[in-house]
Amino acid sequence: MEATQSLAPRTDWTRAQITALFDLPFDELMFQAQTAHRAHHPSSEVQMCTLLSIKTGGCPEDCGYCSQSASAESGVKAEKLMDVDAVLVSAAEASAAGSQRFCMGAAWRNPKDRDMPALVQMIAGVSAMGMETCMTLGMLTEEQAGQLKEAGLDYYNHNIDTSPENYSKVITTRTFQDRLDTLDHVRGAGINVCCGGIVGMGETRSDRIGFIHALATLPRHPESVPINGLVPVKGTVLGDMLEGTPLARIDEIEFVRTVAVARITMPASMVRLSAGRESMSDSGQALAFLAGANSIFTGAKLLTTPNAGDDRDADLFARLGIVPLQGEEPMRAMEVAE
Ligand code: SAM
Ligand code: DTB
Ligand code: SF4
Repeated sequence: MEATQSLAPRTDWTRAQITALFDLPFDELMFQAQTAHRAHHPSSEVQMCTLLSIKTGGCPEDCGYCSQSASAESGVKAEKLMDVDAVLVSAAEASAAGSQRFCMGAAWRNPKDRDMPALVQMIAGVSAMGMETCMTLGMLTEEQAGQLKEAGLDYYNHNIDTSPENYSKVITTRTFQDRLDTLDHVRGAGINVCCGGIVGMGETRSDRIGFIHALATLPRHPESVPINGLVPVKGTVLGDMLEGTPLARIDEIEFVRTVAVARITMPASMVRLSAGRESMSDSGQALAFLAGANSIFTGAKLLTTPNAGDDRDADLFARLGIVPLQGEEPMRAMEVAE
């Protein structure tokens, strides 16, 4: 099976084609990833996004990786939804630090209708600062997606997280199909989609193939594809399972292969090197950028876990010659042209 690539986005990828990409010699894989990258994106530019947990902990879902699940014993305390003003203070700081997108995350199975007015005010306030807005609030009804769109939400993050066949081993309180249904509601409302998942959860390569295949064969590719490396948190099912078994953790080369295959199969999407950067080596991150990652989370904290931090990032970017993204994302520009 020859692992050929198309430079135009296509949604008819087969599992065999994706398997063949994963199996390529590393240099060939990186060459194909760079070719796909440069057909759609400027080189050396990386988008800077900032995360804020607007509602932390106490989540009724049982995602095996997550510190915020009520079923985890991670020490993360359940908090209420933040006040709008406090969210806007954080957003202003992120904007001053050069962030281009502000992503607000809530530890909910789904937002309640009574939460919607505050969410709408957060979107309006952040947009007024000139940053793009993103929210990740769990499952949405069609109506809620419509309300967020009307408020001006640019992106909604909702990850499929892993392959369809591995899903029930990681999460039991919802199904893969539930995720697809919310993604449909988000698309239907005209909000840009941010959808990816986590590797390094002890899954097999076949699961990583199934994960990328599910993303690359969605009716339209997500505009943003976050690839998270599991941040193992003590007290969570996966954090405890992987503790002390470093061999079960994904190695950096395999992580970079996953990024490269995402880049090749979804060439016009932004691929975000998301959680997990803190524990990656600088060379591992450099390889991930070479493999086509062109977006990151900045700052010292993700939602509840540490992130690389601005000083380390500034140092790494100076050594790599990386600068913040200058223009518009290719898939959004395409939308305007359509
Ligand atoms: N509750 C909402 C949901 O799950 O859709 C939104 C927030 S949730 C924390 C967003 C995403 O963060 C998850 O889908 C998962 O991909 C990622 N995530 C959570 N905990 C993680 C961890 N320990 N390591 C890596 N990624 C993680
Ligand atoms: C995504 O794919 N990664 C971000 C964002 N979407 C919301 C979250 C990463 C969370 C890492 C674990 C934590 O800090 O709790
Ligand atoms: Fe809740 Fe989201 Fe964490 Fe799952 S990933 S437990 S839905 S906050």
